[in-house]
Amino acid sequence: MFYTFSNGQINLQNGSFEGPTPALGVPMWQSWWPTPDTQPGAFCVSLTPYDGNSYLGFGYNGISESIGQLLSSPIVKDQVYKFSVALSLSNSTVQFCGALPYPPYPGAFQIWGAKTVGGRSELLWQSDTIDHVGWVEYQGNFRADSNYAYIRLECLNMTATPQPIYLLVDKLSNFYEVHPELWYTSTETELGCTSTLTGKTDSIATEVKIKSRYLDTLNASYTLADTSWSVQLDYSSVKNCGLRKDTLVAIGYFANGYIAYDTMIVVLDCRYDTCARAQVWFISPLASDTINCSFLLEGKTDSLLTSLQLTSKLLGAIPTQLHTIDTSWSGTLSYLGVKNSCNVKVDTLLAVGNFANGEVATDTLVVTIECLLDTCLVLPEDSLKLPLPEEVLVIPNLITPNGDGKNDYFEIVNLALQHRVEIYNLWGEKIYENSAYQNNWQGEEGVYYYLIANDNKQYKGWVQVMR
Ligand SMILES: [Ca+2]
Repeated sequence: MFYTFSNGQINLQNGSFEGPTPALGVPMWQSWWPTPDTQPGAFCVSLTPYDGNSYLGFGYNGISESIGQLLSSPIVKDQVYKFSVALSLSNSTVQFCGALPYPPYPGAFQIWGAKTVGGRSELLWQSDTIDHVGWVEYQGNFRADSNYAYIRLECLNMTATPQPIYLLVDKLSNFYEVHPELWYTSTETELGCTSTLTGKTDSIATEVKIKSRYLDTLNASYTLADTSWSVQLDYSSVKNCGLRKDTLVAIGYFANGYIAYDTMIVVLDCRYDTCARAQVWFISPLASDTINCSFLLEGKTDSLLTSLQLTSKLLGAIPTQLHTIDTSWSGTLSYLGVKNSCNVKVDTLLAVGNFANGEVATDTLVVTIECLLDTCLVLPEDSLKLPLPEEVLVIPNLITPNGDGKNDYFEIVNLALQHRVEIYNLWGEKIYENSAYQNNWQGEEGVYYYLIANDNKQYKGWVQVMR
């Protein structure tokens, strides 16, 4: 991640503090009493310049030395600027050539924004505490709350009680307008149910938010000191997260109105399969539904199953189908052929789901079975219809008209509708006919043919009369 520089750049005049050494004041810079010096050469300072031939020696001895200048263009409110500067404490073995004690006390370098020459309106940047002898280049950035035409450079005592310090400064760069950047420093691409992601901004953000496909937008906590941020991600209530990738977009909001993004794609490895506790449940039928002899049972899980056992009290194990796209499952139940199933009236169904992470979830459903007859036995289609009267005529083939009250007449059982009956002898002669037969023919001993008919149907057969 690198800075991108816009055309906006504030040039400093003589940021390397070049000039005759040693001397009071620095060319191109205005000074205020007490006046800093160009170095090396004064106060026994002999450090080789970091850049060019000379550098700035800043003293603090109860009062800060300071210099400043009018900028090539103003520092713009809320704009972020980046710069660098080399800093060291005095390398003289006797501070101020013996005038003051040694070793040198730690100090800090300050850049102030100013509205007027020599003013100190806003502290724009302050270095870490400088307690080292030898050049170290520092990178810094600042954002001003107002526009400033001037800057003022100053050193600051960093001891608990004010002590003399001598701070060396070289190669203060121009101020470069920065378009802020934001990025992840976390490198994990597989996240557990809960994870912490960290990131950075290259300048001070006012806010960092994280957008996730599955979580509500999260506010990252931001550490101003090192422009870092971190965010806690909690997928534990997200179903099916084990199957998914999440796209995390970090958004940094900066005071100057800039918005910076970084995107990270992570695999959610939540206990292999799910962050939420595994669940299996019935969708159809509902417990309140009455079901028929055959029906489709449907269910769902909240994450992918490795297997599902569906068991019926009446039917035993039911084969099921698992659907991976929508994590649904189904099974066909048929009570056809199960005797007394309708007498039992209810069945208990148990679904046991096995998940990849080892979790097992169950659901039970009690169903009420409604069958057309008193059984779900398979019957021929005709048998399911109510019999019509003429189809169940019971026609005797033997009558014994002897007056004992049994089989005395040619009695046709279930003769509900009006029938015509004709009786023929063995020679084909009609010996009896009645168009509205009343079950009252007896006849002489012998064998006869009969014809029983109504408008729709007729029956032919023979009957023997024994006396
Ligand atoms: Ca220099």
